[in-house]
Amino acid sequence: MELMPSLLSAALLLLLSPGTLTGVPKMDAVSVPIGVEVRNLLHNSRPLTLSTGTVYRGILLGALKRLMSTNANFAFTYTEDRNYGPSLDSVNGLAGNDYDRTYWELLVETPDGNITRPDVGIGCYIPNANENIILNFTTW
Ligand code: B12
Repeated sequence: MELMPSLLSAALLLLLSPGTLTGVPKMDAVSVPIGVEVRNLLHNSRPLTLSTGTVYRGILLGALKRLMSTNANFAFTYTEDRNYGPSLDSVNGLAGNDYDRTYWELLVETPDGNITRPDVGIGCYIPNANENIILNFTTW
């Protein structure tokens, strides 16, 4: 039977592939380390500084989801805006609201300490290595 060796090697490959029959999930190759800082000067809270990362050219939303799944001190929620995509609604149980005119602002601090306010949200922003992403609870 000529078919047998190729069938056998296919079965072996399947067994050796991560996440198939072994039950081990395939890990993303996270290559862009970033910091995430939760800042809330409105309530005089101490900033919370955490570390996570993205895959090459990955979006911030992916990094925040990764952080939430690996760190019990960080949780966030978002909703999908029909035009602009994901909008960050709450961080660690605190949500902005129209009555108080509060929201979670997205800021980016580069390694040289320069802070900018990106003109896109968490679904579009692509972090660079060693940036500190600041989730800043503030008013508008
Ligand atoms: C007012 C406004 C805000 C207010 C909304 C307050 C409120 N409840 O009204 C505040 C200050 C909260 C805000 C925040 C942000 N905004 Co804004 N915002 C605007 C603005 C000037 C008008 C929106 C509006 O009222 N439209 C009219 C109403 C009737 O339509 P609407 O669909 O109901 O509007 C809602 C959405 O626009 C939503 N919204 C507002 N900004 C953003 C940003 C994102 C990423 C999402 C998903 C939704 C969203 O809030 C509005 C009210 O509910 C627009 C620019 C413009 N001239 O359109 C920018 C604009 C939409 N915002 C923008 C950005 C980038 C942001 C921030 C990410 C800025 C930051 N770095 O923090 C944050 C969002 C952070 C987060 N938590 O996800 C960009 C989006 C571009 C893009 N493709 O992603 C715009 C186009 C301005 C720009 N820079 O060009 N924003």
